[in-house]
Amino acid sequence: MGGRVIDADSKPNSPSNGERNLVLVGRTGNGKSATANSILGKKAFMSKAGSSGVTKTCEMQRTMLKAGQVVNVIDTPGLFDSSADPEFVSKEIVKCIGMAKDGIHAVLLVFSIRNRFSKEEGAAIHILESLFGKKISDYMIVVFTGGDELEDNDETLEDYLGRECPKPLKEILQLCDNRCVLFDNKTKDAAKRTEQVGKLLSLVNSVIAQNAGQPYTDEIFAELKKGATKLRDTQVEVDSLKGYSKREISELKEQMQKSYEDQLKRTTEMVESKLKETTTRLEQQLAEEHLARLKAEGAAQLAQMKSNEKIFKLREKLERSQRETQELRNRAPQPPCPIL
Ligand SMILES: Nc1nc2c(ncn2[C@@H]2O[C@H](COP(=O)(O)OP(=O)(O)OP(=O)(O)O)[C@@H](O)[C@H]2O)c(=O)[nH]1
Ligand SMILES: [Mg+2]
Repeated sequence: MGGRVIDADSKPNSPSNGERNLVLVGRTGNGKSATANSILGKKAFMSKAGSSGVTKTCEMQRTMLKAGQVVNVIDTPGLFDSSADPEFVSKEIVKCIGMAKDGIHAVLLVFSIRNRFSKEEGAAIHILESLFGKKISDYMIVVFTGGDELEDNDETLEDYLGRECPKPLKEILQLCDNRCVLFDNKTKDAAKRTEQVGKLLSLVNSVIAQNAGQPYTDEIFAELKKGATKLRDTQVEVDSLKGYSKREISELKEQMQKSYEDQLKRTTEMVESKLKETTTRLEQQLAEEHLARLKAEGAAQLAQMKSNEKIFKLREKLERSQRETQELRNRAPQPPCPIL
């Protein structure tokens, strides 16, 4: 299946006209790979139904837009699923950062209108913020997949959000300045495909403009980039060395590769410890919220019981006084018979 050229209203030589790195994240099965394929215009990533994750590791594919702009699309596994192992997740995050060398132009948070919004999806945003800082939300765009199902029900995205928007999802949309787009990844209608990808790419353009053309980067990006550049430069240097045997050169190269891998390992460990810290904090927060809710419910129940008890006592008192009145009436002397 061939690639496709998309018009994204971009002007040649505009500051935002360089390569764009888009990363898709979201729960397993939400349609990240299907959306990535829609953006690329080809079946580059495996996308299928299944209870366990289909995408096993981060992968990057690219396409070229009409204006000659290159879009790099990074597909990821379900990194924020509660079943994901922190060691695996950290390795994947570092791998993903390594792929988006110059930074990330937009993070696409993929939700599905076919699956109910889950607590862990609500928590994912806090994990992202904690790993990458609050400014990551300036780069986020929400993608809802399953547009075909909404259409079958004669609904628009606004209708759906009007009836099915839990508080954490509302907060995510607010954080993203309501940047959201609906995708029907099943459609065969070429015009519809072009339109939805065009809408997404114009949102990407507005994110780039808002961030003054600067993709998202941080110290992890900087460290990894520095390490990779050093490795490349020293490899070139070693290749040009004269007077060394083949074995010596290969040993030198091995040493450099090892020092680069050590650096990767350290970075991964750092990400892992940050990730663990965040998940523990979030779990504690959730447990505290749960406890507070239980306490509030308990207090409400107690108040209800107390008022039930009061009503019961009042009723008893009333019945007793009614009985006593009746007894008094019964005991009272009867009026004499009227004399005829
Ligand atoms: N009806 C409908 N199905 C969709 C749409 N997008 C994705 N799907 C289906 O949803 C299922 C999961 O899609 P994937 O693209 O594999 O999901 P994923 O998020 O990449 O999943 P993992 O790789 O397991 O994390 C597949 O059966 C897709 O065909 C859509 O817009 N409409
Ligand atoms: Mg996938």
